[in-house]
Amino acid sequence: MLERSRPANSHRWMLLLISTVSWLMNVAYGQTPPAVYLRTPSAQQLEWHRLEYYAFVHFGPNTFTDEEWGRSQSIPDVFNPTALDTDQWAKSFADAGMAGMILTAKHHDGMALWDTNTTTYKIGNGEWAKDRVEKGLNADVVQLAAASAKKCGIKFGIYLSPWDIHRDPAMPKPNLTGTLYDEPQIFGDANAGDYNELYSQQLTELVTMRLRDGSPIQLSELWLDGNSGSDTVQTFNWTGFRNIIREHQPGAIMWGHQGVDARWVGNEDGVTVGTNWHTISRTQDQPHYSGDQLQTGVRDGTYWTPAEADARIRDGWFYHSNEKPKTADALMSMYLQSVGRSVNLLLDVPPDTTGQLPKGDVDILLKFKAQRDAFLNRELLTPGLAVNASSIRGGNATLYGPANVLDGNKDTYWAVNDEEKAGWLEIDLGGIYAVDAFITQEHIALGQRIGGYTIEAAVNGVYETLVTGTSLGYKRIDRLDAAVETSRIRLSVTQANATPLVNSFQVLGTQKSSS
Ligand code: FUL
Repeated sequence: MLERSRPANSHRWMLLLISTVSWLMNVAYGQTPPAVYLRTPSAQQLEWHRLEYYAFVHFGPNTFTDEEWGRSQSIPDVFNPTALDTDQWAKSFADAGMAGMILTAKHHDGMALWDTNTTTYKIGNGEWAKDRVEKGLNADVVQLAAASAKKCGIKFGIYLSPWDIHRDPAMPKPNLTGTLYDEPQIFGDANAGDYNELYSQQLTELVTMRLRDGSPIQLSELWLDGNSGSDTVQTFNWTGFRNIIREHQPGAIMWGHQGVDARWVGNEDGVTVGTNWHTISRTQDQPHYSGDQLQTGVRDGTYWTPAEADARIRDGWFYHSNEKPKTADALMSMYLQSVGRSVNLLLDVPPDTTGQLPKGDVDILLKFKAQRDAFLNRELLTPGLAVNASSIRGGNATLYGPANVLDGNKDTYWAVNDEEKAGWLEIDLGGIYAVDAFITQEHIALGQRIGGYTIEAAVNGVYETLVTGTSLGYKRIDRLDAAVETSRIRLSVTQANATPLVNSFQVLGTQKSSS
């Protein structure tokens, strides 16, 4: 008897041991957050992701010469806005729900819009500016725009073109020969002089600029364009530029073709493809990725360098009287293919020769905002709604439960145990709804992990798959072609390279009946 009971006893002990260990692991999981996964966004990158949509402002000599790439042939007198009003820019952008604006302080032509000491080729030497100064008015357009942004509560950023036609000997400028603006042609590794030094000085002036009242200007982003239209080879000191930005504007994002803080999306249409990773594996000093590679990014890449989609409300970046703004529908479609695919949208809205945004363009921005709001403000999920999940990390529903996806808190998330790479959560809507879109956010503060997800709706008691996605990231907006009537929704993470973390989930639609 005794002999025979031994195996049973040891089996029982083994079971007890296993359940104790798994209980202890559960308790541990329930207390400790998941470890970070590979690369994570810096604090300023995380804040930048949350800006989502903001304006680009291309303004300068090209506005007045009806060009896109002026050849640096005009003297600063060309810059002559008849009714400059940077408050109108900032107020229009704020009204349109844009988080900020980025102004071309210097485009490829090299003419500076701020009162720089680095070149004579600046609007400050033109009649318009001299006249304003005589009247006691500010003629520094960068400073004026920064003040307006602050006044209207939006962010302010600067575009400073690395390629500088004004200093590039491959770009002849006969109109300027012998004038005050005939400056040393130092652009290019093979030419005398150090262009990186000049560019660094310009950058330093801009990142240390103050408003007229002496208060510092906080920059959200520095846009260091990667484009060049000449054969002159110039090796840029990207690390040096980054250090200048870090020292004086630690909260700013340095945008470049591939970094350091944000990358080009690979096209100028304001869109990206379905799969878009926030990471890549090259720096600015390495060979350029192709447009397609930039759209997708690199899964589990070496650097957190998320994409930003730059696009135009009109055909050109600068104002041209013969062009018209896009429709609100076109902007909505662009928005869903950029912000809706985890990529920030930088939409260019150029001032005209008066120095104001054309009324028609502002009207479109507002119409687009109304359309966006009408679409987004149909949230069906409210905090407190019951959410079931396949499992909860450590069984600790308070810290890691699925209800966290509804709490509106950007720091909380639903998590499962470390060894689980998939899972689902299910929500009973409490009535029949016509559902047509979903907004899902991964908790990227701890890294980008999810590579597959589905969204299903119960139709006549059976789940139908409505969305099959790949990379999730900061935010996904999945819009259906047609609404589906349902009372129950399931979000499943089907693939992840580390235990998945979902920060928020929302269903958009309209009520049909309550149960
Ligand atoms: C490009 C430039 O060449 C265009 O003129 C424009 O500024 C666009 C945003 O970037 O590289």
